[in-house]
Amino acid sequence: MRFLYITDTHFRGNSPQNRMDDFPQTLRKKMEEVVQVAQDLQVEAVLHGGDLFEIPNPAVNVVGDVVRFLKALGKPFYIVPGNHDLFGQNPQTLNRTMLGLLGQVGLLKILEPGEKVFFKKDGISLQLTGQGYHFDLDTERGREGYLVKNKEADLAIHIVHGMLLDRPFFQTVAYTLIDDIKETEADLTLTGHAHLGFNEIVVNNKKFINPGALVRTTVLPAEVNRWPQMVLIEAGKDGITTKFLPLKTALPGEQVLNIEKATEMKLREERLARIISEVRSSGDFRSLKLENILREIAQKEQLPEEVREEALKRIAQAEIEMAREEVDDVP
Ligand SMILES: [Mn+2]
Repeated sequence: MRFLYITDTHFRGNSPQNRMDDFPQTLRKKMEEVVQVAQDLQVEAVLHGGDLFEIPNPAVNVVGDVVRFLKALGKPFYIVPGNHDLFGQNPQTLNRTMLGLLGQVGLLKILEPGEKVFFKKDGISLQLTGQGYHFDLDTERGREGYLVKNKEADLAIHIVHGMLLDRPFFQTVAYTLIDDIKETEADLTLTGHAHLGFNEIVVNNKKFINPGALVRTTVLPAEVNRWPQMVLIEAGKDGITTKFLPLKTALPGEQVLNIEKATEMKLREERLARIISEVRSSGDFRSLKLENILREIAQKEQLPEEVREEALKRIAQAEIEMAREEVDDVP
């Protein structure tokens, strides 16, 4: 039984600042390749690790690109929502997003937390589960989102849109280490969110893999040198094996990313780092992200949970309102 896994496609209607190509056109070609490979290899389904779209309410033509891809694919497509797919990075806004809409009309299947989808073939049963992004996913209270318990099939695959890393990262970003979730019963854990990805890691006979984003949007050297890829998953009597399939339609990083801008970016990043360190020394905050600041204030002031939840809800609501105003601004 085979599956194809891709993640972080970030569909959008224009080219990111650092790209020199026609980004939407490049992505269309990549998705044609995904369709071709999925059909040639006769996979049961295509799996997506989240951040299907760059923003929760993309324009109609951008949604059209995704619908055309799904129709051409003609196979089940399972996904977990990424932070970019949601308003205010809040899962409760899903039914107001374009990803939510595609799920509601049945063009794709959004994996709900705790929901199990079963596949059976050649005497093997496999369960598929997923966990979309939420604020606490990469904190201790969110850890269970990474963990599969009570496996009800021979094999289990779990998809998570979270910052799963094999080694510690700098402190401004919340992350989870593979070591923290090695008790999972999933034979294979697939992640996205961290665009650089990592090779397959095996701990306790369990596999963890992140192929990296299907698109490159920053000019970090590691990103310029990275080749977009999919993961071919084979599940059989001997367990699960994975294999990276580099995209044939992708071009070398130097041809699509504006590297000259990299130097300029580096200077800007250094300036930003200085500002952040100044803010930190005065306010004692580890991050400039609104949601993270909120979490730290809540912790420091020991605010009741309802207050924090309400604040998160209002941030999401404000983003929805802002998005509406942007649309109304268009003549
Ligand atoms: Mn992403």
